[in-house]
Amino acid sequence: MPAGTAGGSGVRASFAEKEVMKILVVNGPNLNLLGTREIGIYGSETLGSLNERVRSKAAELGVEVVEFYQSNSEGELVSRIQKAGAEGVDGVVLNAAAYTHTSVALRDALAAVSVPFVEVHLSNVYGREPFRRHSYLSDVAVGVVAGFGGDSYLLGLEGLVKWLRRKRQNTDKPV
Ligand code: CA2
Repeated sequence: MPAGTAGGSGVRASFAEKEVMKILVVNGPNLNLLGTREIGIYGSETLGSLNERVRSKAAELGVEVVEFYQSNSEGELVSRIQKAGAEGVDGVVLNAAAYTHTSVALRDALAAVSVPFVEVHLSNVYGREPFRRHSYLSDVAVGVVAGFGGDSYLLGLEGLVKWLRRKRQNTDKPV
């Protein structure tokens, strides 16, 4: 039997045998406007084009993006996160936009479902107005990537997938 293969009793299925990892990408308010306004801050790439780049990166990493979700509504974002917990999403790439700095409700939803997530930002929030330096989400996130434009999403996805794989390997150890 090859190494890492599930065998006799007391050995759980190896990570290699599990289903493809499912990733949800969530974007908050106004990010639907990407590439059309405030190009000096957020760049000229549209959300559609960024989503395609994320999809290619996911394919390269061997994971599946189950949905690219964007909403301008805090309640809708909370509901989408709750649903992610119920549908077996493995990890979330999240740009909560302005709700990063204001939303206890979103933080509570993320903490309640305990789906690992990476917080991403296009801009370097630490080099902008002081109110952008506080996040309600970052201390419960696996990590934070900010300031690399759309590449923040790709870097965040890669970091999240590596984190999830490490965690899977550790939980797969024979008992
Ligand atoms: O840098 C980021 O990704 C932000 O999450 C973007 C948010 C901002 O409130 C955060 O502090 C940092 C704003 C998103 C607004 O997106 C627009 C895109 C194009 C045109 C206008 C707004």
